[in-house]
Amino acid sequence: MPPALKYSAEVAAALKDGLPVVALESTIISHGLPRPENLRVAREVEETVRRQGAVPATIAVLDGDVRIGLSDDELARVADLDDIVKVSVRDIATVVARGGHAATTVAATSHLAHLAGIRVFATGGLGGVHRQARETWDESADLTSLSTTPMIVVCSGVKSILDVPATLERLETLNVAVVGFGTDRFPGFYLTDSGSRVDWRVDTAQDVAAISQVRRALAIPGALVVANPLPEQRQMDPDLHDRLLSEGLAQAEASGVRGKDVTPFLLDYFHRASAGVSLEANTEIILRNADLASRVAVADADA
Ligand code: PSU
Ligand code: MN
Repeated sequence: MPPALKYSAEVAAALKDGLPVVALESTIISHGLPRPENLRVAREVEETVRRQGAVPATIAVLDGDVRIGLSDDELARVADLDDIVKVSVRDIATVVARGGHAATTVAATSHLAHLAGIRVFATGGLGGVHRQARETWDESADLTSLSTTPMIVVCSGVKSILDVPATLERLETLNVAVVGFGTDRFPGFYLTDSGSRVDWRVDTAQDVAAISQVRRALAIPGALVVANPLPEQRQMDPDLHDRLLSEGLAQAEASGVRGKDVTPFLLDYFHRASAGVSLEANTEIILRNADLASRVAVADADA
């Protein structure tokens, strides 16, 4: 076990015994959901993983330590700290060297989870190509990280605030495998269907574990993205979604929001402007993905 990582006792024991472990990111908690729901959701996600017979490993940097698995107090710190920064892979070492606190994105969480020996990761929606990327060149480091980090990532597609078709093209270029869980449509985060399709459909957790095993045997680099849609009756109303998105993008532009602040700004705009409707969808997305990731981790550990 790499000495640079601090494992919780539960996660260390599970990894040693080859038991199923599911990595969870901390940026969702600190920058993706409003207080106090963020802590409630973080706890519920961990319970969901346990209910399926896996061990949750929420990943964050606290007091300069890279933590793989958090206690309830530590989870509360991630949810409540004002000086916790959102970090991608390139930023981790700077925060650790300075003894600071950091919440890890999909990119950073995948990197650390892989280093820790974890194979499955659950999140909400991936980062990707932003809609104004032609001018801003803003493309999430989630994409390049996924192209080099072998990890099964269960998500509900990429965030609908992004340019989804462009992101799918980039995922193809970057050799990131994408399968739809129970669907051949690529999910749209708050929406069941992003309007794009996926080439491969899987229907069981065992299916996913089998593909993952072959990928390991063939030394295929990069991630296997399992895109898990919200059921149609649970998605956000598409008209409301589209209205809030154009409003939110206009506000971000008018307020000069740039770089890594764009995603938290837009998610927050949705949560406030929809009076909690998007928060409910976002929470459900995360819980459903944690549930599926746990079943995949169990199937993978059994195989
Ligand atoms: N999914 C959510 N909420 C979030 C995120 C994903 O449901 O807050 C976070 C993830 O940490 C993801 C990040 O890696 O947003 C992408 O940010 P950016 O676009 O700045 O790369
Ligand atoms: Mn960005």
